[in-house]
Amino acid sequence: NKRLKNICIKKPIIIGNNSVRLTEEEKLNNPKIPREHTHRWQIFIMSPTPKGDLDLSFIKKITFKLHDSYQPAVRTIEYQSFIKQSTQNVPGFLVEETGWGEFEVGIKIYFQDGSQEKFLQLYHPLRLHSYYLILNNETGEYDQKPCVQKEGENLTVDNEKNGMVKSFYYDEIVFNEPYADFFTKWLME
Ligand code: SLL
Repeated sequence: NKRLKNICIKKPIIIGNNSVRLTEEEKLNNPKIPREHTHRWQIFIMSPTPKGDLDLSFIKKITFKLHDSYQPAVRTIEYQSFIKQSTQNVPGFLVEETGWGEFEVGIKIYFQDGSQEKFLQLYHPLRLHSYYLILNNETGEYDQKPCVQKEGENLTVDNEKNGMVKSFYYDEIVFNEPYADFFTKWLME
């Protein structure tokens, strides 16, 4: 089992989260949702092709480290061939939760046995709100302000009526001179 010289494989992925505001009805129907929670959100790594024809099976598991206010804070997701995203199923790894606050999620991607690669560490800032820019007269710079709907006010500039927010990034996992066994088993199309 040797490293393959001069071979470099790139695997595209999407890292993202979406979020919608919890409705009163949803909270009534789910008494387990804590009162202070305002949003339902999902964080995921998924295949970037709409039909999901780029498989992610070279990933063995992914751990998502949530804010310490979540129990348990570390969620381990094994490879499963499909997750539901919008109206379709695509290969991916997904955690769904409810909450009230934004925080940075630590993501560790572990590859299948035989890769002899260390895990890959990424971070994703969980977004629940849209943001707008407002001029700060003291610094002369623009500050980011969340568009939060305040009680009794109509201030909402969220993309959609239910406050749907999507925060997606494209990235590529690069295998430089992968091991031959890992390459033939998991990286070849
Ligand atoms: C902060 N960014 O730095 C915030 C933390 C924490 C989010 C946000 C609920 C957790 C739960 C939740 O949304 N936590 O009730 O299980 O202070």
